[in-house]
Amino acid sequence: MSKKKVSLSRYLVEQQRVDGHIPGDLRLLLEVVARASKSISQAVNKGELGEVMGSATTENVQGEMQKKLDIIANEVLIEANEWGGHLAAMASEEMEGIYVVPNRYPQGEYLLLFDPLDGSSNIDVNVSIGTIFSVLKKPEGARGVTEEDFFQQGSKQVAAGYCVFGPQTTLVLTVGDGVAMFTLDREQGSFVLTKEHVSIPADTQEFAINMSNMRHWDEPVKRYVDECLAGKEGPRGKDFNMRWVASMVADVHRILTRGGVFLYPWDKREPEKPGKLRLMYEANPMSWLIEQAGGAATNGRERILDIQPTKLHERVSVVLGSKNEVERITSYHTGL
Ligand code: AHM
Ligand code: MG
Repeated sequence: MSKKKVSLSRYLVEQQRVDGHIPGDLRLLLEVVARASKSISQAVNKGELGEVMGSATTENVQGEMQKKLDIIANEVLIEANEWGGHLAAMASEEMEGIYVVPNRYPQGEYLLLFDPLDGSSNIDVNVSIGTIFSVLKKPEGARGVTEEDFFQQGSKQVAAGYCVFGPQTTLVLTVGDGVAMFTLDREQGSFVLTKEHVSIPADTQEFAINMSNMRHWDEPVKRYVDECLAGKEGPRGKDFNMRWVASMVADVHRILTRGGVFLYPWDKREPEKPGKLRLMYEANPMSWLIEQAGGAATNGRERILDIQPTKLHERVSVVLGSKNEVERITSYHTGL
């Protein structure tokens, strides 16, 4: 691809035309998701001026208090995507069941999952948040669409990405051909390709975990973090830095930019829950991006993309980022 300014539209057209990676319908779908992300970005940017801050009076399916912006972002994504004819149904962190495209619109072949606004606890404090999305193909021959159609391993995703709303708005995307980043040019109103073939270094000296949960962790996670904290004098023989934004999009964006490892592990507070983060619209898209950039992602024992989902809002333990570090943490769990 030339060094000229390449818009997201052109990148997608070239992925379709030259590289044959994506069918036309998927290209349109991704354009629509990008357009919706722009609207969400605008709402986020307005902050107090747009009367979009603070909590709504409702809880989502996970029993979490919804923020006004969670609801707005969810509506923006649905309204933008329902009429285009490329989707059969959508699923979201903010909706209990799936949203089937209404009969008045044509039905497409794709399924879209999203966390409309990840990192909600950071909305009111003006810290980076983002939209995460994952695209699956409806199973062949399926008549209509059901929730079960969504229960596909992450390895079946046909596109995945996120849009981080920080000092810049950046859309990060994979269609299985590496990871590309697009920065929103606010004057032009378009996403411009700013990084291609993103690659995560295999080694790192930076880890991300909510340390306040330390006393609840399982032994392998405690061992790993203890060894990092021991620094040069410890078994790792080097000092480690720690970062935790508490928005997965921002933490993953940092890792895609300069390496690192992110953990949100199972812990003893709620032993029956496999973790905090959701498999289908948080862990799967992020894991695919990380793998496409040369990193790794496991639940401590197995590759996240191989997990067979059985519930729409299923949770999972997450260890992702620089390959050697993820392999080390995984080996502490499996003993291999
Ligand atoms: P959310 O989808 O309700 O915003 O929750 C997910 C977020 C992640 O973005 C982040 O990694 C994690 O929750 C932070 O959790 P904690 O508040 O325990 O630090
Ligand atoms: Mg989330």
